[in-house]
Amino acid sequence: MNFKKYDPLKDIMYQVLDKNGNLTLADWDNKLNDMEAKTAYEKMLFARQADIKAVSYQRQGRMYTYPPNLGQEAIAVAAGMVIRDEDWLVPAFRELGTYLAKGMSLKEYFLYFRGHEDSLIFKNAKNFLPFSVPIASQLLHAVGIGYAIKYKEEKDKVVFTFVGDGGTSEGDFHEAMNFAAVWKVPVIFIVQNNQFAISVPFNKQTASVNIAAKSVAYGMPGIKVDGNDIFAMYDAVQTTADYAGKGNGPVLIEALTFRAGAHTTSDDPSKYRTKEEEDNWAAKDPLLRLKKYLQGKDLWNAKEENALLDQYDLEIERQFEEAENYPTTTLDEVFDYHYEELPEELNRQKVAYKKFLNWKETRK
Ligand SMILES: Cc1ncc(C[n+]2csc(CCOP(=O)(O)OP(=O)(O)O)c2C)c(N)n1
Ligand SMILES: [Mg+2]
Repeated sequence: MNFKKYDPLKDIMYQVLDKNGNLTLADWDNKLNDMEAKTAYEKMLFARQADIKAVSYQRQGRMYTYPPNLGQEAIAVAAGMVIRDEDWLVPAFRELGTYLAKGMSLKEYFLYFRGHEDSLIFKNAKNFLPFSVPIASQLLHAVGIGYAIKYKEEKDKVVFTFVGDGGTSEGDFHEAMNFAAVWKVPVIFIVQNNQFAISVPFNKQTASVNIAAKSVAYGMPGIKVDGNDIFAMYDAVQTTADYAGKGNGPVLIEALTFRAGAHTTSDDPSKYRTKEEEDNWAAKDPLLRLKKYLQGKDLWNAKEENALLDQYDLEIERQFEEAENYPTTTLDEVFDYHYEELPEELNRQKVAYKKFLNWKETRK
């Protein structure tokens, strides 16, 4: 992939695999070989199945509000195939495939959406910041980490950070982009342009020709990529990680996709978009197109997929049950770690709350 060939100001999008699973680029030269392409599909399938089941757990009242990843799996899985243990991940909240690659367990993921703060310990993951719900605030943290990497002269380390199309209208996005370029820090900004910020459509988000073009003013390379094409996404992330890791500074990737599900489980997209729009994008689904490619090469079949899904279901259910049976935080823990000695006022609150809980439990 050559940045210059895909000038964002001309709105040229990088694509390797079209919606029918055909290669559109003659010089793609199999940067993911057959086995790797198959693995990529399996990872997307697992992320999708976990996501679908997460929505179902929420609907059963076993989890709180949840933001579905449906339709966006290629972006997170591609980044996950590139990110290494020593790299930093500064997430938004809709990148399940990257979290799994970094070592987060599904149990931790489910715990988060059950409101348990132990979820963010990420026991087996290194260099992974908490999910960021305050939109775009994470981008400044990513730049700070990038600055530290540079200051400490840590070679070949890269920061991966994510934000949505809506997040690019926040001041934090522009401050982060500006300082990242001025300081030449090794940060890859991945914007998941899923066409909506809750109900606000992309055409109301910006008057720019696209999001990648915003890189030009800040003085960093930017590229618009078909975010539903795992091959193009993998190549773009791999190339930019290499570029940033060599000390060349930050890069902006706009990954064009579609939020096929609701914004969160508290939202109903049928109120603000048409069925036709949803159907058009369903035909460009990232799993569907890679499956067509693999089937065309006789590398995939329905039997294999069904057997895998059975196996995935068991694993997802096992991890959900672990999250469900995880001990709840005690009242003492809430107060224990703020001060060496609890101040009088906080102690008063603690005693009063314990009294209240006791009253609630014993009242007739
Ligand atoms: C600073 C801030 N403003 C508003 C919100 C409420 N909010 C949560 S998600 C969201 C839309 C985000 O859209 P986008 O950046 O496109 O990400 P997506 O949800 O599509 O992944 C908003 C406005 C918030 N969490 N933080
Ligand atoms: Mg969005």
